[in-house]
Amino acid sequence: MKEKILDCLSKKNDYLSGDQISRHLGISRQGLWKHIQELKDLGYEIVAVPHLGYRLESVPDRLFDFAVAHNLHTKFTGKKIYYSDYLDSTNNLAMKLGMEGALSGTLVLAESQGKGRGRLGRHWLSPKHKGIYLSLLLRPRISPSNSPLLTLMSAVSICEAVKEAIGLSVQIKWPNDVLVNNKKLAGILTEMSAEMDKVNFVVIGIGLNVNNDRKSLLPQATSLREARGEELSRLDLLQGLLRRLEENYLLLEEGGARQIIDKWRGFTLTLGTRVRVAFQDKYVEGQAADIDSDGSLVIRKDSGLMQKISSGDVISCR
Ligand code: BT5
Repeated sequence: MKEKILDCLSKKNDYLSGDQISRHLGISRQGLWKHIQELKDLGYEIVAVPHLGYRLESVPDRLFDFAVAHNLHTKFTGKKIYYSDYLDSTNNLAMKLGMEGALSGTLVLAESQGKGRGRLGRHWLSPKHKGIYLSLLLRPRISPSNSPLLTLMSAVSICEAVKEAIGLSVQIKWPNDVLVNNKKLAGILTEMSAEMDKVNFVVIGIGLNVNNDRKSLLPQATSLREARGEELSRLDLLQGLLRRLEENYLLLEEGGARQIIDKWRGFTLTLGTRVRVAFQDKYVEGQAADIDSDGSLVIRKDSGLMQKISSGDVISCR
């Protein structure tokens, strides 16, 4: 109901009578008043004037489920949203929901995380109301060996959404870092439940620093606020990101892996550079030659031999 009330109020830049809204929504005036109070308590500035009605003055930058769903216009992404002020990790909840049979497109959002996870048990700093912390549950029809493509597709979606929202060009460091001026802006943690040749579900976890100031960032990290010099609407950015994720995911599902990889090539810093990649307690050094059709990094070693790596850390680029 809150989403519908916001829809009414945001369509008109003027007062709307309580009578009109309640008739339109099929609820009592008393019921409407109660919902309006709840919205005000959540930070929505709604002015009520006798004989004129209600007017929406401002919306808070909170990622409430109903606010994210409002005007989202996606086919399946975010049709079901689990929103929390705090979670240990959005990926933990999304994995649990996946096990319980939740639908593809289910979205988990938190305003802060206590145990936000990176890869290999690393921590993701998730200060309250500063960043976007999301996990998207998907049920793709791809083989487990092609799952790195989902990380690539997510990185591309972040780059496109940031470009679209604020015109800023950001870069990808294989496999899961999004950088601005060589500092980390966003990270992706893709987890899945799979059998030998079948993916049951995938959870794409994305952490994106938006309004963090220097104090709430690691030295090697940055935020959109730092890059732009001003605060941004996390809500607008999140909606744009969800649309991009859906579009690129559908492209992937429809056999467009090549197109995703081509887009990825356009954003990456990694290809063509000399890299040292840590994976499975080993290092491989050489030229980052290409991305394979399954999303793996292909390295040309000094011996001339090519080696494919499906996941790892690029620890130095010269
Ligand atoms: C990642 O891991 O970059 C994946 C991060 C995914 C986080 C999201 S938040 C929503 C969802 N729920 C979760 O629990 N997780 C996902 P990795 O490549 O392992 O990088 C981790 C490293 O990034 C850390 O060891 C730090 O050095 C650095 N780091 C931690 N917090 C950061 C932040 N907020 N911004 C930039 N860098 C950060």
